[in-house]
Order: sequence, then structure tokens, then C-alpha cells
Amino acid sequence: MKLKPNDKLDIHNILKDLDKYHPKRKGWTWRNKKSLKMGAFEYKQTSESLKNSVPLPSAAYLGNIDPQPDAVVTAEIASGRFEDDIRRMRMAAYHGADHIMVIRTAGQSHFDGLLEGTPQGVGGIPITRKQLRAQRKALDYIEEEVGRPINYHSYVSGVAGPEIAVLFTEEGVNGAHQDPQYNVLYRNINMVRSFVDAAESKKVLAFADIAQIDGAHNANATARDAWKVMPELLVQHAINSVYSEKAGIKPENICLSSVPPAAPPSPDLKLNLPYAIALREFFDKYKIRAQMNTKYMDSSTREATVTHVLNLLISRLTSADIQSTITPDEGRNVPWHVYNIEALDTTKQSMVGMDDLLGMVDIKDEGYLYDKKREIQERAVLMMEEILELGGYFNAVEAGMFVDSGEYPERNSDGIMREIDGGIGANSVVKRDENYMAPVTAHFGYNNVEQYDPSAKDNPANLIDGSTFEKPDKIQYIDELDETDNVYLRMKENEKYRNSDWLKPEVEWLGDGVVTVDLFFPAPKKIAVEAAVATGRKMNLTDVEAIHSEVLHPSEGTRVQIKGRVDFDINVNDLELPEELDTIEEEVIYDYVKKNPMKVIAGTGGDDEHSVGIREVLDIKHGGIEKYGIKYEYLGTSVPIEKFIDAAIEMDADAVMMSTIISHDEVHYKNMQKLHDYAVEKGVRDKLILLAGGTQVIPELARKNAMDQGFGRGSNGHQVASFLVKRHKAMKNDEN
Ligand code: Z98
Repeated sequence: MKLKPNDKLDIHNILKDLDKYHPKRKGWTWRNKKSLKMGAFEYKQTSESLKNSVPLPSAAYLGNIDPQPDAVVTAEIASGRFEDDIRRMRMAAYHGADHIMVIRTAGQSHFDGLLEGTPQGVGGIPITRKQLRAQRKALDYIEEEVGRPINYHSYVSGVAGPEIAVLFTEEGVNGAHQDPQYNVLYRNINMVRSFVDAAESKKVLAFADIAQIDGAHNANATARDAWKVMPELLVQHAINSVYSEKAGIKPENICLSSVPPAAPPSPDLKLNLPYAIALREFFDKYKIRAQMNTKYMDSSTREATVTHVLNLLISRLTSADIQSTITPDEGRNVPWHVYNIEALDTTKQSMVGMDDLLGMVDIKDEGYLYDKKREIQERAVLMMEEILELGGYFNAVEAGMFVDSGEYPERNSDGIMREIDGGIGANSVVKRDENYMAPVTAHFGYNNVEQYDPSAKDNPANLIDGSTFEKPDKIQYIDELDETDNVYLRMKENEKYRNSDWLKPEVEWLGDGVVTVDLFFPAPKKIAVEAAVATGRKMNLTDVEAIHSEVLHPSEGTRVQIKGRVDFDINVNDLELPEELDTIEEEVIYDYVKKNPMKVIAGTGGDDEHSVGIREVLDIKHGGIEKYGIKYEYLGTSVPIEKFIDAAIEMDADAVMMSTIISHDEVHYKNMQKLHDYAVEKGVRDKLILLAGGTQVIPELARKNAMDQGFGRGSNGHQVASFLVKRHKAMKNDEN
């Protein structure tokens, strides 16, 4: 199967023969970094371009260039239905994501085994073999389509950590969160059990060349005052990194999950930049995976985006290796398609916009920045020393040293306390029996297989003729187990909207029917919010909810955003699709007009005083035809129809552009006919290009009324100039 940009990805096809599918490759991939020359510009911190992509909106003015930054860019996708996530992954890849992080359903850490089938999740998807295989298969096609390897990622922490690590290796997952401290602090999983499991998990991740992200950022989100937790963050990174190296993960696959702890209105950079530099300096042999601050994210997508851009500045100043893109709507709902893509565009736009920043500015190694950085590092070292004095990490956790709201060494005695033999799975670690043996690949510790076959010492899985890592055919694939919650049922329910002529608005799931409405009421917040919800109901939306409100003034007004559901759908065959006016490349127009000067007579025809539209299409200021070197004579408003033609004759013009806004009694079309008739009467029709434009003009009807072309609502100078050049050229050819 090969994906084509104009064809939808067929989920049925992905699910077909999934039991026999094995991933194409394993291991993490970084981007091929290189300097680029693109259009009129040179870039330093970029990577190889994509075969297929969607550039930033403003690229339309710059030859549609789409420079890709040098860092790996993450999209965190979490709709709860893996089949819908797949479509979003393809959109994300087109916008520059090459690290797809699938968020798992709330609290999967607590499951003490593997799930099978594809149940629907909350705030993410249940990670199962079928789900992983289907998504990796889809990504195998998508990476071909965009021409860049895509890293696929999920989480290995939790009670079933080692089992998940094996599953990930078998199914071609390329990146994973793994940090036993996460289990201990946030999931109350026993610490001995967590660290033993982590050793096994990490050994497997190392075997599969999976890049590992740690969990330190969670302290950031949990801490009462996030900026006070900075020294501890360094300690957490250190513990997991060294432990990972000891378990065999190579340093370049160890990625520290860093989040700028503060956000405005705190003085963002004054807090976050010294911290980011402290981290970079201490851990220079590892990679930095920069996440965004979500601790201080509210429901304003605008505010979240600004925080993210400030975070991106820090990423650029400290050369982050993986750039995450939390969605700006995460503060108010489970991320929707459009916000995932906006976050990716925010990242691409900011990173490309800040290209070679460090080539132009220096980070000061004296004064406030240096002192603050040094202070954070010193506090971290002191904390580590105290942990050692206490007898190690376990004792330190028992003493409540972590996520205390004081800035170390200050302590407020409100840290997360866990007992060494408490929590889920306490006392479940048992000493290996003497007869114990593990005929498996990538096992932490002693496999004890020599007693059965001395030659199996270096390759214990030989004893069983290879494990699933060497022999993927040994993998047991289990299809759906739950008859009431599976992908086939869900797809049956919304099949009407899959690859069909039927459309329903959607935010995260096919055919979910969800829409947002943006409203303003000249009322205080409390009233405005209820008025907005009432408005939604009167608009026949169901499940109406206010998702954001912002006071513009305590009494003058409030902005409210609501979401709700529609229960109708649209058939595409019933739509009247506007005619697309094609354009010629701007350079070609410039060139043609330079060699073939053109003059146009313009004005608003008949008894019509509107002039803004035509001026926009004429004036250089807004990209009108003047920009391309086309000269015009503007006759003003309410121009008698005959005057257009008389003036054209007098000035030897090539074209007439008549603007016409008023449309009652079809007067606009009648005037077009009149313009044509008079040109014929004067014997100049075949020498003149006649154009009519206005918000009520339908191009096809303008042509029926004897115009060469009509330009309706939203037309612009580029389209008009393109048409003039094409027609002028054709007329010249006819003459010759
Ligand atoms: C991110 N959005 O990093 P359960 N293990 C670690 C984690 O950090 C997390 C989980 C497991 C953030 C992710 N963190 C938030 C180290 C989650 C999740 O099943 O929900 O406990 O696992 O991009």
C-alpha cells in the first residue's frame, strides 16, 4: 500500500491482515541536520526537507518554502480512539512531527498486565498489541509518504513495565518514557519493585535501541510552586540517567524530559533560562527533550501558545534535541485535531524564525544568569549529598524529600512520602531460586542457562530456538476480546462518514459532530457564560458547555467560547463549490508585464458608490494589480457604463475592470451586458479585456453576461493580474 496525498488513509486496510504484520525497522532516529538554501534565504539549524508537507500559512508569499528545523518534533496524540489517532498522525506528519507520542489511557500504570483488543480510553488510548501494531503499520506508510522516519512512542512506567518494554520491542516502538521514580512518587507503586522492574525494562529498551524519556517533569506539574522544585529536578534526572546507563542504555538514547518550570505572569526567562542552562551543563552527554509548561495553562489557547513560544526560545537557546508540542487546548479538553496541528505549526514557525539565534547572541557567563544557574546546581548537589547521607534514594523518599514545596535545602515537610515496603506490589520481589533460569534475550542480570547448555551462555534464547525478538513469528497476536468495546463496533457506528459523500464537523473522532462558537456579550462574566450556553441551545446544539471565558471589562463585556454537538450532516453533492480562479506565479507575472506593459481602466459602474473593494484589487498596498507593474486609471464611483469604454479608447487601455456591488434587480449583470454591448458598438470589444468584480458576482454568471471573467467575494490582485496576463498573452497570439 502506498499513500497518495489526495486519498484518505483507509483504516480498514490498516486493520487487514494485522496478525501477520511486523514493523519495518526498530530503534530511534534523529533528523539529518543540514544547512539549507531555500527561496531567498539561508538556514543553519535545519534538516532535510519533506517529500510531502503543509507549509506555514505565510509560506504562500514566499514560494511555499517549508524549512524543517533540526530538532525532532513531537506530537502528543490522545483522543481515546486509536483509529482516529491514526488520521491525526498523518496530519501531524505533514506539519513536521517525526515523533508521535501516543498518550495512554488515564492511569494505565496501575494495570498489572497487558491488555488485548482495542478498548476505548479516557484522555488517551489503552496501549495494546493490536493498537501498537496498527499505528506502527500506519506510520510505516506515513513515513514513506513524507519521506522522513517517524519515531513512535509511549510509556513503559507502571506495574507492567517489563512486559510493556517487551511488547514495544516486538512491535517496533522507537521511544518510551521510563522512570521508576514516576511509579514511586505519583502511582504509589512499591519502590523496590519499581527499580527492579526498571532495570529489566531498561535492558530491553537498550536492546531495541529505543530512546528513553524520563519522568522528572512530573515533579514540575505536581509541585505547589513549580519554580522551587528546580534543584530537585536535576537530582531526579541524575538518578534515572545513571540508573539507565548502568542498565545498558547508551547516553545518546537517554533524553531528559525538561519543562521550563515557570510561566508568565512570573518573569519567565529569569527563572527558566538559568534552570535550562544548569541542566544542559550538568547533563551534556545526554539529550534534552523539551516539553512545555502546562502547570500554568488555563483555558485560553492564546495564552498557552505564548507560553509555548517563550519555552521554544529557551529550547533554541539551549539547543534542545527533541521539541515537544503540548496542545494549547489541553487546559480545557482532551486535545483536538486542530490544536495538535496548531502546536506543531507554532513550533515550526518559532524554531525556523529563531534560526541560528546562538550564532548571533551570547549567553552571559557572569552576572544574574550565571549566579542563578550556579545556585540551582549547588542546591542540587547539596540535595544529592543529603540523600547519600540518609542512606540512598529509598530512605530519602521515605523521609519525604521529594516534591516538597520548599526550595531545597528549605523544607516545608509536605513532600510525597512513600515507605520502602509500602505501595502496590510491596514485597513482590523475591530472591531468584537456584534453579531459576531465563532463556530470553535482553534480560537484566544472570540468565543461569549454562546448566542446561553451556553454549547458551551468551545467547540464552538459543535454548528455546530464539525468543520473539529473534523470531517474530512466535509472537501471539490476540484480536478483540471485548464484544462491546472494540474497533469494529466503533467503526461500524460511524462508517457513514468514512470515505463517503457525507460530512459531519469533527474535533477528535470521525463524525463526532462537535463545533465551537465564539461569542461576546456586553455583560459580566457570570451572566455572559450562561447567555452563551443558552445561545448554543437556541442554535440547536446539544451537550453545550462553556470551554473558555475571558473578561474584557468587569461590566462592559466578556468573551465566551462554547462547544456543542450538531446532529445533522452534509452531503457534498448538495454543495455548490465556488469556482477556483487559478493564478500564475508572481515572478512570471512581473516578467511578462515588464516586457508587455498593460493599462487598465477601473471604477465602480452605474449608480454604485462602493469603492473599497476595487481599490484593494488595484492598489499596491494590499497586493493589487499595481504591484505587478500594471498601470491603472481609476475613474471613481458611479461611473456611467459608456464612460468605461470611451476612456479605454482614449487611453488605449488593454482592459476594463468594472466593480459592481449593488445587485438588486440583477442590475450588476445587466450592467455587464451593457458594457459589452457598448464595446461592440464602438468596435473595440475584441481589443479589450472586460472584467467585472464584486461580492455578489458569480464568475460563471459574469461570463454568461459577456464578461471575459468575473471575480467574486474574496478575490485578490494576484488572481486578477494572473487572468489579465493569460488573456493578454492569448490575444497577442491570436493577433500574430
Ligand atoms: C509528557 N505529557 O511527558 P500512566 N511514565 C512516565 C510519565 O511521565 C507518564 C506516564 C508514565 C507528558 C506525560 N506523564 C505525562 C515517566 C506521564 C503515564 O499510565 O498515566 O501512569 O503513565 O509528554
